[in-house]
Amino acid sequence: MYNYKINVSLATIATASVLSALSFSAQAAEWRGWNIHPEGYPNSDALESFAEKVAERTENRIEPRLYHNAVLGDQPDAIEQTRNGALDFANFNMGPMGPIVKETNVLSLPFLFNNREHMYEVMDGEIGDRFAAALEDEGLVALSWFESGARSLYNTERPVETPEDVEGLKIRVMNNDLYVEMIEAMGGNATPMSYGEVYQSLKTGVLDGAENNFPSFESSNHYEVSQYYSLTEHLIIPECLCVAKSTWDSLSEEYKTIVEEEALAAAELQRELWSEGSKESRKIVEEAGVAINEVEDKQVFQDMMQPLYDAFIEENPDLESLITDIRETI
Ligand code: GTR
Repeated sequence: MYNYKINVSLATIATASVLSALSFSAQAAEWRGWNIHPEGYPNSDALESFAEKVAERTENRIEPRLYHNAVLGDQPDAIEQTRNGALDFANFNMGPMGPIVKETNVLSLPFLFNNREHMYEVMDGEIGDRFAAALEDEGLVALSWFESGARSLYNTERPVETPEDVEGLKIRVMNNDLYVEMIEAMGGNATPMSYGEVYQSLKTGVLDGAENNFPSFESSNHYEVSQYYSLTEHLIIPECLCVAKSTWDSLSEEYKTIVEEEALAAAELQRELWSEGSKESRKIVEEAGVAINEVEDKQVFQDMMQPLYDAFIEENPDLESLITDIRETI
């Protein structure tokens, strides 16, 4: 005999499970995450922890998956991919961001910050929010700020003590015209190039040098092909943990809170790991025979940057007050 009741309840169960499978698949999202650094780098560990915690707290409805070593593209390309939602999250340096988000170019002005504490104070406060708003207008939600130490010059030829020592050196810079102007103001020849090409170029003499912090100098193995590291400390550039705006907008309020909290926790962890990691990297390169020198008179380098500031302000008069606000943040 036809049992209407049983059939109805079977149908209900079937519909319910189809619905729950559908809603699960609609909610479970694999997030593609870009990272330029190798595993074990302070930023990589912090991003891994972000990915794990987000997966755990969303019961795997969000599954962030990290791709290290820039395998998904070089940094300018990855910025574009995140803006258009092909990538979901990434750790970006504000250097290559400048050509896309004009305001962030301020962060690439040499000797802008006095030290890392100054940078934290600025980025963790209201000024950091202003940069985040500018990024959001271009499709990137900056949830927290990572540190990237201070960048110094290194090369294959000689220690840099004065600007005369930079003269004629072919120096790799990140993709941003400001850095070309910066190196040229010091008397060197700047070559914008993606990070992944630098090792080979130093090795074959296409480049004489580059500039970066200790962890990157070490983890990229540039120290194997570049013997002189000179503490010019000309750039202190913050980095973001950014989520694609389209990805962010698709989240419920509850998930937004989780992702944001974990991004902040990741930044805290990254900063701790950075302090240790920097010392460790410095030790490794020193032990490998790299000659590290202090630069006695940094002021002379700093003074050479005045024309660059003047030109920048002339081109971007609306950003002058931002520079002043940063300088006045103590
Ligand atoms: C590193 C930074 C990377 C990348 C690299 C470079 O310090 O963390 O995002 O910008 O420098 O020089 O290209």
